[in-house]
Amino acid sequence: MLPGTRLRPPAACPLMPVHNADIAAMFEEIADILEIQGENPFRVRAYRNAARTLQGLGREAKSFLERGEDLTRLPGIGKDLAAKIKEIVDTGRCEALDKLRKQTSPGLAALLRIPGLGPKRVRALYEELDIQTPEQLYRAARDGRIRTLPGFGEKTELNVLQAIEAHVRKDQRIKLALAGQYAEPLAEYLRQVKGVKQVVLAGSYRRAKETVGDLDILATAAGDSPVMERFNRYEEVKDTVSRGKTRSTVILRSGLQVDLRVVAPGSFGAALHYFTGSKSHNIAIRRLGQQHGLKINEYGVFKGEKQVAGKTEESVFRAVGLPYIPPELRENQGEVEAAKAGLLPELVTLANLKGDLHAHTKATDGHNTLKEMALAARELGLGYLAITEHSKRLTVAHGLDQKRLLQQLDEIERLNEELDGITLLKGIEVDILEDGRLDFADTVLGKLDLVIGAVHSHFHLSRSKQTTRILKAMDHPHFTMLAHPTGRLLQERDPYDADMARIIRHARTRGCFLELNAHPKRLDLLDSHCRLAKDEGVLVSINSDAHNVLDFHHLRLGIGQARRGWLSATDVLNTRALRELRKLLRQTM
Ligand code: DGT
Ligand code: CA
Ligand code: CA
Repeated sequence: MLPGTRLRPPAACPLMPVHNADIAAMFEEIADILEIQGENPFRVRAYRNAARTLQGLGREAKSFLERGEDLTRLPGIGKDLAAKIKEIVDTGRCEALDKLRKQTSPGLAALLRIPGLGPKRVRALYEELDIQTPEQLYRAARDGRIRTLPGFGEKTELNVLQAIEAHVRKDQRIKLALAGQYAEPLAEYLRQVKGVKQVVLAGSYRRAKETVGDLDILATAAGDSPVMERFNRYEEVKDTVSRGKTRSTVILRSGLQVDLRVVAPGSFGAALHYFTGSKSHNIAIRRLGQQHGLKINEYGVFKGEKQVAGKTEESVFRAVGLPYIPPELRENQGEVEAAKAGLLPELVTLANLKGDLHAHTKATDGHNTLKEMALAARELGLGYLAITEHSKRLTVAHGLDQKRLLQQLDEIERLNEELDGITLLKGIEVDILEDGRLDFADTVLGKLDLVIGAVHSHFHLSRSKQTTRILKAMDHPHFTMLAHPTGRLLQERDPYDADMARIIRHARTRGCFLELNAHPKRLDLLDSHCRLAKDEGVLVSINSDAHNVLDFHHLRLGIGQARRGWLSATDVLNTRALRELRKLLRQTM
């Protein structure tokens, strides 16, 4: 299968419930087309920013409108975009987009998403070779026609070929946060159907995997419940792939596939275990069952013909002599052995977090004021919030210079006098320069509670240079924490090449910390690195990287990732109360 299969918004479908993800996809498409047309980059960026805001919004835009709340208060949403959002929510379509679509071939925007193809090249491909879709591009590259174009060459042709193949592989999965925008309302819809008792999202979604291939929903219902019929009639269903009494598969308009299975209450635990996976975890458990003379499948745990367990997941584990293993650990990465030995970690929960150590305000590329951010964090039950703006090197984010940083520190002190129940900490997200120096003088960094170092440039250094750069930054006397340690952006940018094991060991020697950046696009630390950090005794800080008051919801995703990385509350820096945290922060200084 070739691209084109990417999740796209429907062309026009009145009456469909419109999610933020759908509106965001429409804005992205507008931006794509404008870009191909060579439109003003600011206009293009405005649509992209608005799309990003919508994707990160903890609540549906629709509910803002229903409650009469002003959309222009959201980051990057002006009057014009607010009107477009309303139009899309009300009608399921966007006139401006319809017009643009008429002006361009639909495949062109898809071409733009292939890494290495900018608007100029897309236009050249179109004008010179009449290439309008990823399929046509793939064939042209394979047949050696791309290299004949001025400015393309053999190397570009090979890159295009590889990029399309990689693009296809990645494109069939969607990010966890986006999957949630489709999954949760659908589960809620099913819960409302008559006779339905339980509805659970299983599969990789339940394991909080960073990206999800398809949704697996499990339900129990009374015998006469119309749940299957209602599932097939869900407004967002585009195609029904298969339909049966206990199992159906549909494709939503977004392109996402959903499996629903209705199971008997007595099998619910066994089915939930089976369809939560992962497959290799299931195989390990089934093998263990065989050693106990048991047969385990999605219907239950059986001794001969007799079902001995399977009503609950706990009963399945108990039958093979194990305690309950949380879904996030079920990857056959040692969890079965750990469970056997009684060594499963008690995983960190959202309620364990006492603060957040990475946030931005209006002073740089954030949207809200210091006070608004503080109050929003307090609202979520957090007791401290570190303000960590970008440093001056990051000009695109309007990074702070020394004067503006010092002003902000004064303002934080003033606010701390005024605020109850939350304390703002003075921090910075300082750029790690190419040679490992930091983008601020020691004298300034010394005034702060924490210094988060971040790589925002020169991603393509050699492994040894990149590693040395980061180690050198960590050696800096005021360095506290490494931000988004691998630099990856999910499905967009691979991690930079650096020796993470060495970096983690160095963090231990230096007494500094690693961030688990909970932004939906980052989820960076990777789960395997969390485990490495835990083994080395390096504390991980689960940070929202909030750019507005709604972004604190990212923390939930960060918790999922931390749990996949086997972290307990004790392995996480920001589960500490403020006093204890201050002590730990000072140790690195
Ligand atoms: P995904 O959808 O690619 O993100 O990953 P999953 O883990 O959701 O995989 P999926 O949707 O293919 O299947 C859901 C679960 O069903 C999977 O995690 C384990 C279980 N499962 C599927 N196929 C098999 C199988 O052949 N053997 C066993 N033991 N379990 C399976
Ligand atoms: Ca799945
Ligand atoms: Ca599936």
